Amino acid sequence: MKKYFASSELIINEDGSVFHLHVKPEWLADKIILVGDPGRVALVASHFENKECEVESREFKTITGTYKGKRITVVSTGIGCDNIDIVMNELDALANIDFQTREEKKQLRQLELVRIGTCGGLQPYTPVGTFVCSAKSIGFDGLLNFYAGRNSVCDLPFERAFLNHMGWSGNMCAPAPYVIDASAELIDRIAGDDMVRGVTIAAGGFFGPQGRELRVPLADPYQNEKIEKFEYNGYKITNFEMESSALAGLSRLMGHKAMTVCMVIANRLIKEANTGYKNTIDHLILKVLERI
Ligand code: R1P
Ligand code: URA
Repeated sequence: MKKYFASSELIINEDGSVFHLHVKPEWLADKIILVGDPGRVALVASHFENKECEVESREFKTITGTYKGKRITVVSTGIGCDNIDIVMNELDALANIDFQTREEKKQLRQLELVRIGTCGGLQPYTPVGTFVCSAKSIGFDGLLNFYAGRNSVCDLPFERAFLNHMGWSGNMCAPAPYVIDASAELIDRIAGDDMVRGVTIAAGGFFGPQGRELRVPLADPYQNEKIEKFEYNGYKITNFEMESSALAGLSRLMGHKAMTVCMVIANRLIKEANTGYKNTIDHLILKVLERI
């Protein structure tokens, strides 16, 4: 039996667009670039030969156009995994639910999603300016725990090794971190030989959850020291950002291909930062546009 989605579950605006994104089904390309900053959407689209639609609502700005003949939709997600839950569910609905009948379509339409973001580097080989692809993401955000099938798509031995290494119990592991792989095919295609293939912690905040202490002390003052030293099956943790785990996790559950690549704008080990990155992230955007 086909699944039917009531108007309270899948909210469709009067003009036929999806609730938060305000995007209509016919505007969605199969290749999608996600960025955090709404200002980065125009930067990506500045390389398009043509634009077929442009729409903006809250932090979600969307442009669909073509780059060297490839039809691409670029969407901003704002900051955090809560927004990834909204963006991924609405993009998947645009692709795989019939907005007239409110029923799931027969054939899965698989999307290819690449997030282009910024991150904090954690290793000596991830200085400011490095492009890090998240081959694996460790989600500190808990989002995936609300979906059935979480354990079937996560790397459970890696999760256990990480928790043992951190020595966390009680509040420090609520919610328990989940470990999820990006699409290996996308990582191979996008990372090439000029990007680091890393393990990314997607944190539920920019300060405490990433071990930044301002006026309020951290629950675990040794968090980042332990994270930097963690090693499992040859993997080391390379960077912090805030969305890659939710993107990789939901894409796996929905049947899409996804990955994240971020430019390092702060190295936490070396204690350096670059606030002028908005001029240099275009190099990363062009590489992704060529390879997507
Ligand atoms: C924090 O400053 C934001 O920057 C990173 C983090 O994931 C978080 O969203 O990514 P974006 O530059 O894509 O927003
Ligand atoms: N984005 C993050 O989430 N953390 C950083 O340190 C830099 C960018």
